[in-house]
Amino acid sequence: MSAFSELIGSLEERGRGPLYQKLQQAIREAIQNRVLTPDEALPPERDLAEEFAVSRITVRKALDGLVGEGLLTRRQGAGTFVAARVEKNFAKLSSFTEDMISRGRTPRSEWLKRAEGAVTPEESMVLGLSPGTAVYRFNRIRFADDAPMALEYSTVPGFSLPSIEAVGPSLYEALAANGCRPARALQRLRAVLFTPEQAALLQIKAGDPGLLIERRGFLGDGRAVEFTQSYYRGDAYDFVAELNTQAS
Ligand code: 16G
Repeated sequence: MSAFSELIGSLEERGRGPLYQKLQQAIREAIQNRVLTPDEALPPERDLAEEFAVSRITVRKALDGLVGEGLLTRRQGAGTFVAARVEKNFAKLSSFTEDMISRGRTPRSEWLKRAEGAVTPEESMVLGLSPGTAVYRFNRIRFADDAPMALEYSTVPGFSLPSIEAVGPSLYEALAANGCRPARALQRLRAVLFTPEQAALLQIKAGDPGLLIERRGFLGDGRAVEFTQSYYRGDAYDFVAELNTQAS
């Protein structure tokens, strides 16, 4: 075996299934286990094809999928690299915890607030709750390893959790345990400049650019179950989405 297959292992050991998926899985695991690290270059497609005895079409298909997942990035004329900035799929209903683990990063949060209260007029509008309904609010700084990545302000209706203590490191895990993980969501994205307070929490400069994503999550039965405002550092994130021409 030559260098790259020594890193990611051979495809024969991966059992059945299409070759491109086996190659994809091997590279995905190597990124998750930090065998391949951010900014590391992959060998040219031609070399990969030769090394794994597969066609270039297979290699291209495998890499395309990983670029779509945000794990790899292509640079014009330079090749394919392990993504360094977090490339987040804008159209995927994943959690921060899942996003970071899939990239071999360790998610961590610092609580800014964890409170129970009555819905505000704005929350009652976005969550479709009647005035006076109980909600939980969770405000957090979200870290990847030791780097602060985002500020998140979440409100969920009282019925979605058994208690405020139910939320540990992951809000979605707690909602899922109660059968209330969002099944569908609407998102809105907007550019922001960080205020001095927000910038201090994220260890950046006041006025640095960021992205605000508002997510409204719904259960299968249509009830709103989450309203979250996520402020992402502009220097740490790229948002990617796959588009196609199919009529909707
Ligand atoms: C993501 C979601 C956010 C959700 C959070 C849960 C976006 C834009 N936002 O940050 O709506 O509340 O994940 O993450 O993706 P957790 O389960 O790790 O707490």
